[in-house]
Amino acid sequence: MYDHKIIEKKWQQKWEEIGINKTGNEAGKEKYYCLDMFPYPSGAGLHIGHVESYTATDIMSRYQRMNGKNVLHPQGWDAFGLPAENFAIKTGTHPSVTTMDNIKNFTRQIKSLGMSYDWSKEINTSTPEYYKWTQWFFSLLYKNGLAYKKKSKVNWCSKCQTVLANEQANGGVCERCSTKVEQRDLEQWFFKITDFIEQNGQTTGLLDGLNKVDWPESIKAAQRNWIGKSEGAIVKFQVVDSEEYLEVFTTRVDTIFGCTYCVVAPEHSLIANLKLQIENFEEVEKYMADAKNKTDLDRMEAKEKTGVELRGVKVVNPFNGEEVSLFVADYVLGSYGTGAVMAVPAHDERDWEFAKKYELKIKKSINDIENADEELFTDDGVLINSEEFTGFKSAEAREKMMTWLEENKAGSRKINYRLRDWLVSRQRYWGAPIPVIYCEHCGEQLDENLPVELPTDVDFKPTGESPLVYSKTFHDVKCPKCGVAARRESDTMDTFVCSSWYYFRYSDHDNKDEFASKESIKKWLPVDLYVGGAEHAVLHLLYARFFTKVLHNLGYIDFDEPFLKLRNQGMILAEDGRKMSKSLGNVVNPDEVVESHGADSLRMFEMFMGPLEDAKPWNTKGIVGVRKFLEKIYNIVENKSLGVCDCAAGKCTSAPKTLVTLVHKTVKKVGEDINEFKFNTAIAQMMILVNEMNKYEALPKASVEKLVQVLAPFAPHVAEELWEKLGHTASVFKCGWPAYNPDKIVDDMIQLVVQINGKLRDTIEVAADITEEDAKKVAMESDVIKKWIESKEILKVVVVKGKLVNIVVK
Ligand code: ANZ
Ligand code: ZN
Repeated sequence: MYDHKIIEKKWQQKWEEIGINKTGNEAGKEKYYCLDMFPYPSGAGLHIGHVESYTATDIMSRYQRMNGKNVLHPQGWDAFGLPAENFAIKTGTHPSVTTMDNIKNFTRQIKSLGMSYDWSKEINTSTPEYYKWTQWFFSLLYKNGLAYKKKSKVNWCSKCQTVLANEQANGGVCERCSTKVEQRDLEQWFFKITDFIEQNGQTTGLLDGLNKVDWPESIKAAQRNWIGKSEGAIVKFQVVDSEEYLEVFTTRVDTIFGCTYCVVAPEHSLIANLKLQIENFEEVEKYMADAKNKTDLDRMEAKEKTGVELRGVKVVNPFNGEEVSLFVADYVLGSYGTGAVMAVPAHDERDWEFAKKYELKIKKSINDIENADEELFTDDGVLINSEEFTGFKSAEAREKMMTWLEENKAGSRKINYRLRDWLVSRQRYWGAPIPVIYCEHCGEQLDENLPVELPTDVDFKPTGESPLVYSKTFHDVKCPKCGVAARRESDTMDTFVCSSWYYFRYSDHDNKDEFASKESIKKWLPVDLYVGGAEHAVLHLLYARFFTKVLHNLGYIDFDEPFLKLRNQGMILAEDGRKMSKSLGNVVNPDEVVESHGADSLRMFEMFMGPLEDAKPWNTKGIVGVRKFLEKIYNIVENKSLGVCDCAAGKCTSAPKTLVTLVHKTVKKVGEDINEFKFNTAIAQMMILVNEMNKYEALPKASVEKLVQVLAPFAPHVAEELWEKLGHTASVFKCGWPAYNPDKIVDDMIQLVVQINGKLRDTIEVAADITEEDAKKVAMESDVIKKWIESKEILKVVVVKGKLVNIVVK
């Protein structure tokens, strides 16, 4: 009887004893680095979604090992972060205690699923042994001008009491607690990710690099979109009666003859410079103050555009010398382009709304014949009212006009990006301290005495300042340069810094002198397969690529993309089709399923639910079905009479040839499906084979062995048990991936389709190599067909060899 509890425990122990999951290290073998996005060890424990992606990488790792590769398949903990700290605020339990407890629980759960990680390479980002190197990366960036401090407008979450990176404030709300994000002016640390958007020296940029990796198109698109490249021009408008110029960024210089006014963002420096000229400065100032409290998102999405004219100020359009008025309006953002726009209400929607509201002039400069009468036309077209440029198509006109700008020193070509530098400082405790010391005499100094350890004498209560501010031991420090008492930086690093380089660490996890040796990096990286959730499209996946590019650029490594192949798992929904959540009480706990149906059934079921990348609902009946399937295989091995015959030589005595063909087909298909990440269809194929096998009392042993071997990556415990029952002493994972014989895959028999006047009337099983003559004969002699053609005149008979016979009758 199939008792999963006994079998699973038995083999987990055995595997540990014989060290079967140890990283491969045999000379002459190819390497395969198979990586999961490492989890944050939350108090909720392992989620059913973790099981999905970990099973996928486990299947792949086991499959690659069976195919003779040296496999690195590690696991670790992204252990810094807010939840542990928030828990500490509530309960007083130190985050390190909570984190270790959670890690223990996660480890137990993952082990109970039979995942073949090499646990000897485990890493934990919250240990000084690890974050020493996170801090080293900070120094590396700092020394190379890629880390800098700047006062800037930042996203602030009032609930988490910390700043957020743009990537963590997507949609204007805090990624963690969904509180609406506020704007604050604060001194913060940034990493210069923008230096790597395009080719940098020999290093491919974040944009072009996407062309050389095998990633889902949707993730690539999300990254391109986030980087937001737009090609346009800067145009200089001279301010009348002043030395000042207003510089605007536009992607539509072809519309410039339709510019009827210009707009600056409320934070634009020109406003202060023109104070004396602006007649209504008080009104303007008030408007600026109001805008301060709004986030960029509020401003972009505002239903009604607002603004104030800078009375007394005019600016000159360099193309036609026309003087237009200047407004301040918050629909123009201070942080994008030049913080100023030339407004073309006839061809830009936002300008059009603004112009309608304030009754400003609307002047057409682009005409599309079909849309001649419409007031707002935003597409490219043909230029009108544009002097020497009239008659040109938009694209052509842009080229000519940009050249004109350059020749007349009235502007230049300009590429803008939406991506900003990465804000990495956090006013929180549970993160890696930033290794910087401030000295009254020497200023900002790197602390190269790493690790800078997190102190324990802190109060976790959030105050808006880092809890480290109030630690006495932490600040008991001397300036590394002059030796005078100095003060440490008390912000910590965004946890995304820790996860930007962890995939290097696994290759050499206990190196005390380097983040990883050149040798081990050469041996294992880049990562061959990376699996995780699509929610990391623009955060972790962009940052990790940036770190890799920095290392490449500085000569540490010889590749510039960390993850060659990326796949995302889809979300597993609750049985009711909704998202699993504690509050809805519809969460499936993997522990309970392992207990009731077994880890193998859980693994198989999650792979069988549908394509890995799809969202799919949990189904209790489904797991029962998968469990029954495993029982069937178990019974085949236990109860059938397994004959040893010379199947390979084509002399199979214990089963018909069709079964042997199906076995070979299954071996081929499962292997191909694993490579293509189509685990559900691989399992479906195994099911077809098992049903076929169950039609016979006796089976060739070699066929059953092949079935057990292809099952092994999916349901490792039961496969191992059956392999042993079949008389093997070595682990099934040491016996290689079964071979298939291509000759055997060709079907011996086919279903011959017989049609009358093109309509299907019968199917007849015949030998695959039947001649046209014989096919015709068989078809005409079929009783069914005879009835159909009885008294009809046969005009002709068409035979498609190996497929069909069509009888044409009158
Ligand atoms: C004139 C114009 C005419 C524009 C027209 C568009 C259509 P992307 O593609 O996102 O780069 N713009 C420039 N800086 C801005 C800022 N700081 N805040 C708000 N809007 C700004 O968009 C570029 C266009 O967005 C620019 O081209 C500018 O409006 C506006 F028929 O210039 B355009
Ligand atoms: Zn000093």
